Amino acid sequence: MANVILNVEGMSCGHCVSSVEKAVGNLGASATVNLAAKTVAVDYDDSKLSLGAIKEAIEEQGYDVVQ
Ligand SMILES: [Cu+2]
Repeated sequence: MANVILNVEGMSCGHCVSSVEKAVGNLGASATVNLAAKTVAVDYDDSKLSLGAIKEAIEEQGYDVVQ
C-alpha cells in the first residue's frame, strides 16, 4: 500500500470534495480531501494502481493536480 498527499487546485465546496473522493474511490483507492489545505490524501495499492491514474481521475473531474 502507498499513501500520497497531492496538492489539488480548484476544489471549493462539498461538491468538489465528493467528486474527488468518488472519482478516486472508483479506482479502488481511498481519498480524503482537506479543502482548507487544498490537499487530497490518497491511500492505494501501488501494485494495482499507478499514481498517474489517480491524478488523471482527479483532473477528469476538472481539478488541477499541482504535484
Ligand atoms: Cu465545489
